[in-house]
Amino acid sequence: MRALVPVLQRSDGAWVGWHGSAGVQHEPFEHDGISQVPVDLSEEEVDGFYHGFCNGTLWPLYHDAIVAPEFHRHWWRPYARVNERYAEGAAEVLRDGDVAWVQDYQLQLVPSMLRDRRPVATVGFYLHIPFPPIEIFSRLPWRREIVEGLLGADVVAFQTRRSADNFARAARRYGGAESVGRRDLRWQGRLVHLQPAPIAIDTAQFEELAASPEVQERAAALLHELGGVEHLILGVDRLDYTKGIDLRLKAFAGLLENHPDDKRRFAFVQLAVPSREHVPAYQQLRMEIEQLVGRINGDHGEAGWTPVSYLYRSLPLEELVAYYVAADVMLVTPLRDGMNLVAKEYVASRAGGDGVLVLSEFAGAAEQLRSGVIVNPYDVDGVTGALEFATSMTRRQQRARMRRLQRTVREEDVFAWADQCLSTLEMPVIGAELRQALATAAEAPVLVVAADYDGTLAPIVADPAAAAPHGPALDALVALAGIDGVEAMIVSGRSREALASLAGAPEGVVLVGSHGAEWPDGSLDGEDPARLVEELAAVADRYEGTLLEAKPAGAALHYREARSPGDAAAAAREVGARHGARVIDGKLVVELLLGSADKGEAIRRVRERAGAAAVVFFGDDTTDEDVFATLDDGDVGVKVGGGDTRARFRVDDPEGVAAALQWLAEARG
Ligand code: ADQ
Repeated sequence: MRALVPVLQRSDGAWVGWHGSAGVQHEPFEHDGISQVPVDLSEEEVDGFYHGFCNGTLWPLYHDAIVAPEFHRHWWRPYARVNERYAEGAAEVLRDGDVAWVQDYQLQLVPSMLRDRRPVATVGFYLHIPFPPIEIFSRLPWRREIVEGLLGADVVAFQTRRSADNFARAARRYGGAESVGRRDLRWQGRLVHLQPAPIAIDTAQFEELAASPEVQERAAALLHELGGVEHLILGVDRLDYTKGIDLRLKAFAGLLENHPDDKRRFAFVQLAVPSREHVPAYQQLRMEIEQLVGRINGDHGEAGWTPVSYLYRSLPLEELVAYYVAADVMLVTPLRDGMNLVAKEYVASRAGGDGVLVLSEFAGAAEQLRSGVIVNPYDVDGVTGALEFATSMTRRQQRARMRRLQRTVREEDVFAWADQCLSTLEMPVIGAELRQALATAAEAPVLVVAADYDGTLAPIVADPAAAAPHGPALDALVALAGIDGVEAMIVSGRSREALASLAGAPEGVVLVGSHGAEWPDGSLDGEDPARLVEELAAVADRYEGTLLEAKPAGAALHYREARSPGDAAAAAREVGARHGARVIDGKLVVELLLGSADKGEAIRRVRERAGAAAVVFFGDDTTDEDVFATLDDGDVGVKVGGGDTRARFRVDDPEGVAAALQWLAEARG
């Protein structure tokens, strides 16, 4: 849970959790700037709930049943009871409008229990371990209860897309939920959003530690203590049967067998944190690994050189990072892992930009860290081969891969992860009906998404020349513009020039100015304003006393001084008709305008041209009502702020527009 500490410190949150000592009562207290609300558990509860149902049933089941899960009713009952206790604790500190963020597989019933107690709270759930394929999940006697527990959340987030898809199937089959778009479920009249959100680390912290002189010195000393080997291969895990430590050791033994004459070039260090020592499967695993280490050292060790060093303890962070710095090969080979933070920590700690990450294809991290050397951990010879490859790579080859890995862990750190999760949780500022309508519109093969500017994408300010866009709203519109089959646009009463200077030419977003009259190419549907202006200029030349005025999407002929005004006006009208322009007879002036007459017509024409099956439009102004009036049933019209409207939906302000656009991008993406 180290990943969550910086997030809580920054967000003024409270932590509701068990303190780890059975049968002891604690009062709420503050630690590390985080307010702690303890949940007290009796020894009996810890046995049934934690050692039993969490570690003996759910953990193995969710990790592809690598070890046979046990199903006991006397474990299930305390699981449900303890979940109830957490829900009570959380409900007590939760105020209206707060967000509750429930963590992990131990608390899968809490979202629904919390919703029963605090119907207006926003509830998110994050699963740190994989959600298994339905063939495995379906063995669980309490599969319906678990699925319904999770469906109480507004957002259920997972490490990988694969897990999100697995859950969607289980929720449809056992919870009777219905899929809406790619990433939403409808359940009991509410929408539940499924969000893949790979967890990450505080990258900067590891980078800084790794670069510090103390850690660098310690790393050099470690290499020296290991006999100055050429290649230090490292494994770092909780001692858990999902981590594939035994197969990894065998793969290392294979490397030694391949190198009878120069095996002293290699050393393998396995750091193992004690874990779940009460559970028999873990006691058994510890014994097996220690025997295997003994056997490899017995078979291959020589005076002054021990091939495998095995440390069964938790190390201080500085010491751990020193190992990351010292090791030129990191071996991360879980048989199934939600994410695996060790892989990311190693990458962040490689201050010199070299080193090789050998990574299991069954770790969630493999979805992101594709430039690692990816292996099937069950294939012992394959992992030995990967070790041969890793230890024969040049520094240059190492750096090329490591550079890409480091870019990923830098850009996608724990703060970006938390922002991603929390911003999805904040979405409910838009109503459930609107979310549902957007999710349906997102399914259209071609979709037009358009918004007015002032008061919609930009908050109204006293000086119109200073109306800056709402960052997240504009970002979301740009994100939508980048999605296949989405036509994104801003339609405003301002001139295109003014719009572009205020909104800063957002990438891929079409700017339409002057209430729909001004388009990027100066016209719409191939009408050429340059030719229209040219022909009107010829008319002006022919009729003395007339005056030509160029306009953003057309031109006007003033004839108040003309010798034969009637003829001049008629000639101008003729030019307009030839170009399909709107001809507006003013006072002693004929105005010819290309493009649409109002925003409604502009949207109608875009829909036609793009062949769009749905339109989503946001606006706050009376001129936006022209658009709302043209929308059909499958379209989504959203009025921003108060006042009468023909739009079916409403949000309060540009922030609401941002939330709706983000939701739409999620649903579409
Ligand atoms: P874990 O199964 O514990 O986490 P992992 O993500 O690798 O797996 O995290 C282990 C943490 O323990 C790392 O931060 C590592 O630095 C630390 N650690 C390991 N050995 C150590 C040692 N000897 N001394 C000190 N610290 C040590 C679960 C899921 C993962 C998921 C995480 C986070 O199983 O898949 O990535 O939660 O969501």
